[in-house]
Amino acid sequence: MTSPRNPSMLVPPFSATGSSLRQISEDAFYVINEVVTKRLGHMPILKGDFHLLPMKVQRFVAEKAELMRPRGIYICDGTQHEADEIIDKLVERGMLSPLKAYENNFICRTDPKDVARVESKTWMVTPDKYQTVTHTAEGVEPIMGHWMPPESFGTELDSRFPGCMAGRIMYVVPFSMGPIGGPLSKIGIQLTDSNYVVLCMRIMTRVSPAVWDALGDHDYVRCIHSVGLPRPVRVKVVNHWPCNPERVIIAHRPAEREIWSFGSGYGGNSLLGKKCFALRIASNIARDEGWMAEHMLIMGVTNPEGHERFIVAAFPSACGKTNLAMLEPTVPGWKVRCVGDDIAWMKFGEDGQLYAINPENGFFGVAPGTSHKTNPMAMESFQKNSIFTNVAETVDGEYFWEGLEKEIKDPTVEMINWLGEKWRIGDPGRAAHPNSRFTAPASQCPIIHPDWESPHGVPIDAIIFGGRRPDGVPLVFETFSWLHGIFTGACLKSETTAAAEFTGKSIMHDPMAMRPFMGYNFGQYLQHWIDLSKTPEGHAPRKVPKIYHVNWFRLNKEGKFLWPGYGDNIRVIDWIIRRLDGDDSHALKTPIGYVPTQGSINMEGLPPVNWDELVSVPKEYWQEDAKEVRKFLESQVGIDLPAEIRHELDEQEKRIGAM
Ligand code: TSX
Ligand code: MN
Repeated sequence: MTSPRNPSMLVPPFSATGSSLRQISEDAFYVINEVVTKRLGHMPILKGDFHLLPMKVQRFVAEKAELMRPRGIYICDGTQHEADEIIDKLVERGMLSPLKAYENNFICRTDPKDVARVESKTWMVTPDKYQTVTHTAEGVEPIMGHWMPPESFGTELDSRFPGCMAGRIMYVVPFSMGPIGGPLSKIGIQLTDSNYVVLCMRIMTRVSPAVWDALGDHDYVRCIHSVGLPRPVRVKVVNHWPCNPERVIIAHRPAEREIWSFGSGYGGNSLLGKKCFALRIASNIARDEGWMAEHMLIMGVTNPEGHERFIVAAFPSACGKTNLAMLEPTVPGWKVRCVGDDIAWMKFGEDGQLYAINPENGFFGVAPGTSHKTNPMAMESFQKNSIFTNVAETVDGEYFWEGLEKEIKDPTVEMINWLGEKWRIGDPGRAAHPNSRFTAPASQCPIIHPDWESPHGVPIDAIIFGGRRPDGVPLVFETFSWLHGIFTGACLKSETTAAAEFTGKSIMHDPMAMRPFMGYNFGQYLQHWIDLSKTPEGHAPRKVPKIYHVNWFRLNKEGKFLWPGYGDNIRVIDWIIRRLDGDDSHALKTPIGYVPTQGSINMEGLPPVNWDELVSVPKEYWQEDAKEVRKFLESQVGIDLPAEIRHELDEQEKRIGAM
């Protein structure tokens, strides 16, 4: 066999073709190593020791460095010292500025063209289309999952990635989703040319050299990210925020456990550990390995007797998931502690109990609407060591956004709004972008659960689905069974402010709150949920959580909210927990599930609530809903809909018909 160090082998892997997906063979790998060494003059290792990285990582880094041709490679260690260095540089350049009113808080404005996730440019790449999307009816576009064939993917990559990091530094970010080395945790390595991404990844994930040790023989998710603007830059860079909005692509190769993101620096598109890895790729890994990756908060709720239960909850966006995760109960004696506010990875243990971990390390929350009134615990979480993106800054060095008007020290204070313009409360336009964010370490949440980093997770007893449903849907109902619960989750809908070209609102389907994050065929995903309830041979019987649906947003005829919401939601959770504890005297059977009887929810200290309107299940509304849901499942999921769920649909329709 030819010695892998034979210089003659240097040529073939480096013929300067632009094939982005070309892989380097194991044999050639040592050669790569040599080449990286040889090329130090052109591609210096600016920090870290390349040769101390695990071999398979060296190969990955070398391969992608060859492709993207950065001016240097920087291997991150996740330390505060490292963050400080990067921050100093960014502050000097004007991309980041300190918020003087706090300790180690920074603000950053993006290019106004790069402010949100771009669903239309987010793809799953699988050889077979139906691995990604369902068999929808003739002419019906699937709403879940966006498929790109591998051939087009290769072409798309090749027109973007070769040389895309020219003149920039390529950061190598080793990170763990979940506590490092934990049995439910997974490792990722992100390559990025955005220092903002490096700083945020350090808050949102666990970035540490300990990841290299934990890697061992495990697989890891390869995350490749570029802002897509090689130097010299020929366009005007706005706000020192390089990006390439016209050329954005966020593509996932689930089989290869690989994510390619180009052209955007914005969180959801660039912090690849979050939606891309922890939901889209992880849902694929979870299916293969028999667990679940869900868009759910995790909370511990302790009752006045001191007994704690853990609950997960899935809500579409704009329903207040982060607020619920950090709830401050209004009923004395109750305590809520936060385990996670966005993503849950769950697995049945050997004891048959479902356990959940929060794979994240921080909160990437929507800023507008967050205040001491709506979420004091989130406010406490970002008083230091946090990064604010696209919010306003007062001349006193404080953050500001819509929702803080009543809490600001000086309501006439001059500010710079998210567009960089002088702005005061009452001026036209906005202070903060509606999708502006805080990025804060979860450890700084005053009510973070002491077990939030438990590698084995916390035991889950209830799953809550919810949506913003102005009419017809009661405050809370308990589903009849695991299958009926899955059906209810599959039919999840929520009111959204529709796209800018429409005025007014519409109720949109967001199955399992996973519509933008589905990593594979939704019918197969439902089948996976069904299969998980089945006990494998020779194991302790699986105890499936009870499944609930809540609606904090029902309106009366005058258009006023029927339920006070926020801290008073503990009253609903109290009812749920008593149901878990076996209290079955306080529920009324309806065609959609069990609703609370009058008096079974603690209303002490509340202003009068119209109970009948709050929990009613109107026949006409649900008849219409049954038709709509049937049409949705038949046109969207078609033959991929598991028979068990079709059966639930039929049964629910029958029950409603017999009302
Ligand atoms: O987060 C919300 N929750 C969950 C809290 C734990 N929000 C905000 C949603 C946008 C992110 C809510 N908004 C909730 C709620 O339970 N309920 C409502 C609707 C509502 C708004 C205001 C009032 C009552 C209900 N009342 C007054 O303002 C006095
Ligand atoms: Mn989310």
